[in-house]
Amino acid sequence: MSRETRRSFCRVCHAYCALEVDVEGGRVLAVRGDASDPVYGGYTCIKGRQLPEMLRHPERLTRSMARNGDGELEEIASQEALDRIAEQVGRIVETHGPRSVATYCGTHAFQNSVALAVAQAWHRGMASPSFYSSITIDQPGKFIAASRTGFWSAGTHGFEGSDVAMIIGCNTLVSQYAPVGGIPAFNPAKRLRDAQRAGMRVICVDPRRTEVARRADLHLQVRPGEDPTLLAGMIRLVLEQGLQDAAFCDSHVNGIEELRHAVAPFTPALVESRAGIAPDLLQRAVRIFASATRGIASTGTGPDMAPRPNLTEHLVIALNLLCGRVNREGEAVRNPGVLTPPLPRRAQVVGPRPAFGHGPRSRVRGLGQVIGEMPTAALSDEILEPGEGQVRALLCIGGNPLVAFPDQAKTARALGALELLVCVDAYLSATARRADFVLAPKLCLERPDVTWLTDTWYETPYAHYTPAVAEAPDDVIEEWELFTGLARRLGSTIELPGGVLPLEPPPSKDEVLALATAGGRVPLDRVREHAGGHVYEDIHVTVEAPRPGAQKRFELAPPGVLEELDDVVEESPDADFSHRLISRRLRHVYNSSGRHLEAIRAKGTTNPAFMNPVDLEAIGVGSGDLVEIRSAHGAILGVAEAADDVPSGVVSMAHAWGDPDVGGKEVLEIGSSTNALVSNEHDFDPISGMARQSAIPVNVAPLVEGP
Ligand SMILES: Nc1nc2c(c(=O)[nH]1)N[C@H]1C(S)=C(S)[C@@H](COP(=O)(O)OP(=O)(O)OC[C@H]3O[C@@H](n4cnc5c(=O)[nH]c(N)nc54)[C@H](O)[C@@H]3O)O[C@H]1N2
Ligand SMILES: Nc1nc2c(c(=O)[nH]1)N[C@H]1C(S)=C(S)[C@@H](COP(=O)(O)OP(=O)(O)OC[C@H]3O[C@@H](n4cnc5c(=O)[nH]c(N)nc54)[C@H](O)[C@@H]3O)O[C@H]1N2
Ligand code: SF4
Ligand SMILES: [Mo]
Repeated sequence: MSRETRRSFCRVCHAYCALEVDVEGGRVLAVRGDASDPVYGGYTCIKGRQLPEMLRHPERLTRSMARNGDGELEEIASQEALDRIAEQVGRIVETHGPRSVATYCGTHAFQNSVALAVAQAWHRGMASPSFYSSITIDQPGKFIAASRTGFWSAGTHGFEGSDVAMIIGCNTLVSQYAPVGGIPAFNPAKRLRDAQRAGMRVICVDPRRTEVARRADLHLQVRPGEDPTLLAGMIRLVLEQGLQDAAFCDSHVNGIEELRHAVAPFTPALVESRAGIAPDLLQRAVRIFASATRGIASTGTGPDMAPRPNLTEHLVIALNLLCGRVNREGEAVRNPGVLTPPLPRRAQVVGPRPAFGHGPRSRVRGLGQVIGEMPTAALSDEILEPGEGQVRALLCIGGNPLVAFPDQAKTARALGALELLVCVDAYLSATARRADFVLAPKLCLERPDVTWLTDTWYETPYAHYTPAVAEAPDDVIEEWELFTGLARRLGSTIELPGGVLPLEPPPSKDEVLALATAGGRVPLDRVREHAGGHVYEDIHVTVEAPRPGAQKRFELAPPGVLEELDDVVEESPDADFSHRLISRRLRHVYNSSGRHLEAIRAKGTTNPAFMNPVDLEAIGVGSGDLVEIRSAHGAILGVAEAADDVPSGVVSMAHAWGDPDVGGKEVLEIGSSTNALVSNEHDFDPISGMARQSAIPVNVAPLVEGP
C-alpha cells in the first residue's frame, strides 16, 4: 500500500486549519499543519491534532443505532433507519401538521459545509417553520442590534491595518472565535503579535484576566453583566469631550441627542461603583479608543450570554459609529468573499430593518423568529407545551441540547416527551443516549467540504476545497443525507440557491455543494482546481460611492432601546448571592466534544470551578475539593480550582459538561452542566428568549458529606 500526503482542512472546530494528512490505504496515519498555507501557515491546536485517534476511537459510532422493543439501542443499517424515521415523520406530519417536526442544528452541523443549507431547505420544502440552531443561543444580539440601527454597506473596519482593537468578552486565543474587528481566528497569537508590533493598541474588557487580557495594553476587569454600564460610561465621555467623528455623524447618524441624554446618568462614579472600573482607567480606555483612526470594539459570547445582550451590542455599535469606524469611499475592501455572491459595497447605510418581529410566532413568552429561525432557548417549551403546533419530533444534528440548552431539567423532560428523537452524532452523547435513532456520520477527513462558513471571516480572499482524503467506515452518512433521505421518501423538495436538488439517484456531496454555493464570486469548480488553500489575488473590490439619492441613516435611538438604560440605572446588586458564575472555553475541548480522547483526558476530565484563592480560603476549600454551586434555579457540584486570573466574587466555569443521568460525585470524571443553574423563563431576553447563561448569581459552599 502506498503512503501519500494529501492536503485538507480540519473541521473539529470552525477555524478550519489547513492540514497535511498522511494516508495509507485510506487510513489516516498522521496530521500536521500545512506550513505552505497562505493563511494558516502550519497552525493547528491540540484538538485537531487528535484527528487520527478520533477517526478510529472505539467510542466513535461506525454504525447507526435504533431503539429496540427492550428499550436498548442496537445497530441498524442506515437506509433501514431512514425508512423507519421517514415513516414516523410522515405519520406525525399527517396527524399534527408540519410544525410538529423540528430540527436543531448544533455546532457540528456548522462543520459540514452544507448541513445547514440542506436542513433549512428541507424545512421550506415541508412548510415546517420549526428550524432551530445554536445561532439563537449563541450571539443573536449581534443581528438584533445591527438590524435595528442599520448597517454600513461597505462594512466596518477590521483587525489588520487598524491601530486599535477593543475586545469585549472574547478570548480568541483559546476559542479561535473572531467577530469582525477582533483577533482573526486563524493562527490568532501570531496575528495579535504582528498587529501589536505594527502599533496596534488593544483594550480587553473581561472579568477574567484571560489569555487576551494578559497581552492587552489595557485590561478593564468589568464586573460580570455590567458591560452596558461600562459602555454607556464610555459613550458619555466621548460625547462630553467631543471626541466623536462629527462629520460622519452629521452625514449618517440619527439619535445622538437621545443617546447623550440616555447615557447622562452613567458618570465615572456610577461606572466605578457598578462595573468596578476606576475613573482613570475608564478615561484611558476612552482616550485610546477615540484617538485612534482605525479599529472597532467587538464582542464575543461573554456579554452576549449575560443579561441585556441586545443593549450591550447596541452600545458597541453606537461607540463604533460615533467614532466613524467604517470603510470609506475609495478604500479597498479587504475580503469581499470568494464563495459568497458579489454584492456592491457602497459608502451608505442599509436598513434599518428589524431581523425579528415577523414570521411565525413562538407559542411561549411572546417570542418569535430571529433572523428567520425559531428561538432555541424556547425549544424545550415548544416540545412540552400542549396544543396546536406542539413539537413532537426532533432531528438533532451535531448538537447536544441536554448539556447546552438553558434549564437542564426542563430540557431532559422535553427530550423524554418527544415521540421521535433522531440524533446525527458520532458518539453516544448525553442527548444521543436518549434518542430513538442515532445516525452515525462521516468524520471530517472522510468527506469533501469547502470553507463556505468562514468565507468572509478571512482578512484576504481565501478559499479551500478539500476532497475526502480518508476512507469512511462502510455505513456512515453525512448530516445532510438525513434530509435528502427524508425528502426522497416523503416526496418533498430541497431547493438550494442553484436550483432544486435532484434526489434520484441520491446526489453526491459535490453536486450539493455546487448548488449550495451557486452564484458565488468564484465558481466552485475554480476553487476545486487548487489543491489546498488559495488566496485569490485577482479579487479587488473598492468601496463605491453611495447610490444616488441614498438617504438612509443609522438610528442610535430605535424605539424602546435606550429606555433599557433607565432600567440599568435602577438595578441593584444581587442581594442573596456572593458570586457571579461566568462562562468560558477550555482549550482542549470543544463544548461537549473531545473528552473521550486520551491526550485530552490527560488535560483534565472535568470543567473546574475556577475561583480566586482568597474566595476559596474564605470557605475553607482547596483546589480539587468539591463545592456546591447554587443559583436561584438549581444546584450543581463543581471541582474547585484556585486561579489568580479570576477576580474575587466570580466563578469561571465552562458549559456543556456532565450528564444528568450520571450526576453526583461523578463530577470528577465527567464534569457538570452550568445550565442546570439557568432558568429560561425568569431571566431571559424578550426578543431572542436567550437565558442568562453567564453572570449567573450563585452561592458557593464546601460540599458537606452526608452521613
Ligand atoms: N451556560 C452556557 N451555555 C451555553 C453556552 C455558554 O457559554 N454558557 N454557549 C452556547 C453556545 S455559544 C453554543 S454554540 C451551544 C453549543 O450547543 P451544541 O452545539 O448543542 O453542543 P455541542 O456540545 O457543541 O454539541 C456537539 C455534538 O456534536 C457531536 N459531534 C462531535 N463530532 C461530530 C461529527 O463529526 N459529526 C456530528 N454529526 N456530530 C459530532 C458531539 O458528540 C456533540 O454531541 O451551547 C450554548 N450553551
Ligand atoms: N477550545 C474551544 N474553542 C471553542 C469552544 C470550546 O468549547 N472550546 N466553543 C466554540 C463556541 S460554540 C463559541 S460560540 C466560541 C465562543 O468564543 P468566545 O466568545 O471567545 O468564548 P470564550 O472563550 O468563552 O470567551 C468569552 C469571554 O467572555 C468573558 N465573560 C463572561 N461573562 C462576561 C461578561 O458579563 N462581560 C464580559 N465583558 N465578559 C464576560 C469570559 O471570561 C470569557 O473570557 O468559541 C468556540 N471555540
Ligand atoms: S483550531 Fe484546532 S480544532 Fe479548530 S480547526 Fe484548527 S486544528 Fe482543528
Ligand atoms: Mo457557540
